Amino acid sequence: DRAAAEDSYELWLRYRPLPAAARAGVPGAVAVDPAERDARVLAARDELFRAFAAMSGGMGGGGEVVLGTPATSARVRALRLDLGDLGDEGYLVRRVMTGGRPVTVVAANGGAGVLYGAFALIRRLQLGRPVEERSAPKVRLRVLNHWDNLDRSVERGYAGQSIWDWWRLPGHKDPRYVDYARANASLGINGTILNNVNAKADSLTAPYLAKAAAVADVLRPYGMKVYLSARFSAPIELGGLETADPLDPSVQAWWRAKADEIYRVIPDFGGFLVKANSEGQPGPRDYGRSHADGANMLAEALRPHGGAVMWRAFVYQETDPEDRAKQAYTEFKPQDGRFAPNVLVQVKNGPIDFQPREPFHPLFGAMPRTPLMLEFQITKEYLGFATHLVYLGELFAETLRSDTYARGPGSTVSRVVDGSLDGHRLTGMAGVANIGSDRDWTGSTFDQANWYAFGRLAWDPDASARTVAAEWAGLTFTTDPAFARPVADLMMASRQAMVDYMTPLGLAHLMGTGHHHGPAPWVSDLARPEWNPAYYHRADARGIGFDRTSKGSNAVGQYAGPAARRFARPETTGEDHLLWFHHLPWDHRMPGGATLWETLVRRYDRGVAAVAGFRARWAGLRPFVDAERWSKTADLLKVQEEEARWWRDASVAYWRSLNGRALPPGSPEPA
Ligand code: GCW
Repeated sequence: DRAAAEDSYELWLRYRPLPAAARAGVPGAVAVDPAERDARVLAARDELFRAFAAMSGGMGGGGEVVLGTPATSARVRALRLDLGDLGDEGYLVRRVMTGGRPVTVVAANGGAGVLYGAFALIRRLQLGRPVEERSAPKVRLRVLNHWDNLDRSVERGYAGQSIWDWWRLPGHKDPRYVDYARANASLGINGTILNNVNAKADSLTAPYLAKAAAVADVLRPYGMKVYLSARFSAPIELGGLETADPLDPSVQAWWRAKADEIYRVIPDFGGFLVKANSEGQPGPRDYGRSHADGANMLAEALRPHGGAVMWRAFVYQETDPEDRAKQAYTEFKPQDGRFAPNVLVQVKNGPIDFQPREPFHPLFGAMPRTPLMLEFQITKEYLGFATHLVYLGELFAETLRSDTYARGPGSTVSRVVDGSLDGHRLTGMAGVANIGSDRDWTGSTFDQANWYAFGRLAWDPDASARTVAAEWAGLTFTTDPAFARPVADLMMASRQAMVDYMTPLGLAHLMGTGHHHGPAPWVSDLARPEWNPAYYHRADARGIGFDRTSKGSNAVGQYAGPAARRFARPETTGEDHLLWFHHLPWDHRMPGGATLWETLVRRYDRGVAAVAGFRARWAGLRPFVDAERWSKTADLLKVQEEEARWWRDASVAYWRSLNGRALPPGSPEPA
């Protein structure tokens, strides 16, 4: 039915009548200065109207909301609020008395802050919390990366086609773009890269720029800037030049002219995201130039307009015999200090590729003179697609709180990313979007939580994943603690469950070739060695794991002292990253006394049992959820349990084919 479909479409912006006692507290009036022209403030006003009308059921008596900036609103100015530490995008929500009446004020230094404050006020009312809040983002560029192709297919997308309807743009702007912008603005996401990093030069042609400009027009009132992935060889493909060498003056001139053209149609264009010399993409190395040469050439073209370059560090070469986990560091670290001021180097959370669990990328902390942007994958390429319930807030938070020790204890990844460790003002966090044309946007209700968690952690990288989970569950379903608490527990446990049934104890990259769904640890005959699961697990009759100590690839040597020392010995590495850093005999004794083999099998069993537990728990939560969202989630959990067994049974059978061992006592035989 219609209401149920709306429930899944509306994400966490489900504005529903509050419990009777709370309705009277919903403001009944919203005031902006009559001369207000900032589209973001007007969007904030409209959002408040919409939310208040729905939440109060027409009964709102909680006074007036006044919103604006001291610069444009006389009423806000008169309050003489201290907004000093809030920057361009922070906000203050405060209850004050004016003229003897209580007023809720949403104030900020700029329109974006007013908009974010309005969403914060709505969120607090929905959650039944006191409305006052003061907050500013710790990270400046909080962006989604769409791996969306111009034919509307989405690389690693599991939620339908691209939402960007390139064919009908710019003539028709799908109203859905507005809802996309509202959802992002509610989290503080302030930019989006529209097209795949595996970019086609076409996206930089005039017709496509007109389409991107139309999208930018829709997103602008919500504080979002549009960026594009740029194909490095575009001067050849579009410009007819013979080279894309970044030191060639004709190439530089081509990019300058292209940037000027873009800014004529998108005056607030954010800049370029670039995947260069990675997985077959063209780049400066094709001409014997460095990554810095390539990035700086684009940065120079964007600089007069205020744009930025996000240059990815996701590089590895099949011809390079070095451990894949080491290659990005080897290539980028020596270039620290060579990048132009408007370049950020964008680094994935771990050194391989969005695995269920990886240690933090060794570049964090290792390039103090370069702003490092953190790239997470919100779409679950290696994590069960949109079928498995895996809450990524915990994965994100685990990376962010990891200590790089770059400047002594407390040098967490979050402090590298928010710029506080090395004093950078230009900072960023990117999430590879999981959004598509599916009615529920992300392919499943719980995948909406991963978009939500990315946005909240990009705003505050030190936020608690559990708090974010509980908040999301409250907004998306119900704030009833009998629901929100068990759901937050389930979400928090879901990431470790997936690690356990897919790649326990620090194993990685054992998924099926190409599509990356399901187990294939036995594959060892792919042409590129580092695409083979066998490259990663290195298992044989005697043992398993990748020796990355000084006796092996010495990837541990890329980490700062205390982190390197911790990863150098199995005893101090801990079980999460054990087989990532160590090759160990099957009989290796684990801290509890069990052997590695027994522990490994028990982890698979534990993962399967956890998913069975999630199903049982979800069954008990049926009274709290509408039928459509409840049953889709229940269906997917059933598939997840089947696939968890598949992972366990196939993986354990394969390891046994190598080591010839029996199952440890108590471990169930495969069905
Ligand atoms: O995770 C891998 C994916 C590729 C992706 C690449 C990248 C966009 O398998 O599909 O390409 O990483 O991040 O560039």
